[in-house]
Amino acid sequence: MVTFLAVGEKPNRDGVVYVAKLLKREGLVDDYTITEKPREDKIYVIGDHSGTYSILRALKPPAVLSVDAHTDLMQDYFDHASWLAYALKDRIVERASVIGAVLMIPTTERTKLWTRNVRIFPALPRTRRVRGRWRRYMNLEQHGLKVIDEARRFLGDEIYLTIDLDVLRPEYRIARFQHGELTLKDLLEILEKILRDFTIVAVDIAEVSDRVARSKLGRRAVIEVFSLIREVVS
Ligand SMILES: [Mn+2]
Repeated sequence: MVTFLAVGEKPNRDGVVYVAKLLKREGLVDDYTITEKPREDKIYVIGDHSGTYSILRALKPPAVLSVDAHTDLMQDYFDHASWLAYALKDRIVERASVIGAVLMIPTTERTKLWTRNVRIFPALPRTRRVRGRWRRYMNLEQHGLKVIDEARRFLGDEIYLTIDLDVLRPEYRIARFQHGELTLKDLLEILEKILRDFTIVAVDIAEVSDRVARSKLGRRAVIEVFSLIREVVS
């Protein structure tokens, strides 16, 4: 089954309803229920990315792998930009990894990224300061799919996979806010390897919004990502 989690503000909820109908029309789901409360399932489509937190609380997987243009490790208050920090802080998961992030710098002085039990693999070369020295993150541009091997070593075999569609470039126009650096081809390659290398407890596709209804590239991306997942996870 597929659970469509219509959570967040209206553009997100409308986006989830739209995607449910789209996938039904494409013959990719038989039937669907749209809900605000997660139930136990293997595949989810979510509006606001904070919905992943409530799924994690229900499923209790050991680790999370997030493919996302943002780390979602802010700590100011609970929302779509901080749910992963809360999942780690609240010990709902033990370890997490983020692949494809672009924004590495907290937006305010007050905002510090959560760093314990998490490894980040940005889309592009980025540095961070560790004990007074600048060190480079392993990243997709320089290290390619090897970042997934590294994530595998760090996370172990069993993961919950969350795919924030804002990891795609701006022209895909799926999410409400800033998009990232990947093409659909890049994303599918990454997902194919993740699906091969890990045991997937469950998976979600997140941050869909009503923008996708007006985006041909966006619809194509949703359909292809969903199809790939459905082949492997059921
Ligand atoms: Mn996100």
